[in-house]
Parts: sequence; C-alpha cells; structure tokens
Amino acid sequence: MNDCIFCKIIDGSIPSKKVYEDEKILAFHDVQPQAPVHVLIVPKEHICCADAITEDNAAVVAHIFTKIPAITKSLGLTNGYRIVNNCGDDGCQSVKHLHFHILGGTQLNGQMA
Ligand code: DGP
Repeated sequence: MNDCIFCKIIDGSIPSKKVYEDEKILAFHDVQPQAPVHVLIVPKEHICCADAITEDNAAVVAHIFTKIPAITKSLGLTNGYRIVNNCGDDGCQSVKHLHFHILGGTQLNGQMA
C-alpha cells in the first residue's frame, strides 16, 4: 500500500490547491508556506528523492524545470524566486517523494543553510 502523501495528492484522495498540472507533473501550494508564495512541484511518478534520479527517470526532472518559468510567471513571480530541494535526513526532507519548492513573492534572505 502506498502511503505517500504526495501520491495521494496526485491521485486526488488528498485535496490540494493546484497551480499547474499535466500528464507528468503537478504543482500545488505548500500547506505550510515559508514565503508569500510557496509552491511545490512534483513528478507524478513516485521518485523518493533527488538521490534516486537516474538516466532512466531524469526526463521528468527536466520537464519540471522547463515548466518553472511559466508556473512562476503565473504566480506573479516576475522578479525572481528560489528553487529548493531537500534530500534525505540531513537535508531535512520530510516527504519522501521528490519535490521542488518554489519560494518567492518577497526578497528572500541570502542564507542557504
Ligand atoms: P520537505 O521538508 O522538503 O520534505 O517539504 C515537504 C513540504 O510538504 C513541507 O513544506 C510541507 C508540505 N506538505 C506536507 N504535507 C502536505 C500536504 O498534505 N499538502 C500540502 N499542500 N503540502 C504538504
């Protein structure tokens, strides 16, 4: 049984505020926003984390990044934004389904960690 929260958001059994969807990816607002705009972009395929990206599944990651310019523009992020990926325990990844945070809507602080 798949108890992945993001798989359940993808299949609609957990509701979300969707921003963008196509056959490969979904973007939705983070339930615990850390910036005025905080959106998550996920592949529909369950990939646990950045550490599991391979030649075989990397196309969806490229697809996400090709969609980010239009998604961010649709969110009004015309003056820049930050893309964050947390990976594994030391990276404080809490949901084990690959996702990229899009943060913006204000001048973010300059710290990475
Ligand atoms: P990370 O710590 O990088 O694994 O980020 C996981 C993010 O997922 C965190 O910012 C909160 C968000 N999140 C967790 N559960 C849900 C949920 O059920 N719905 C939505 N929209 N976001 C969630």
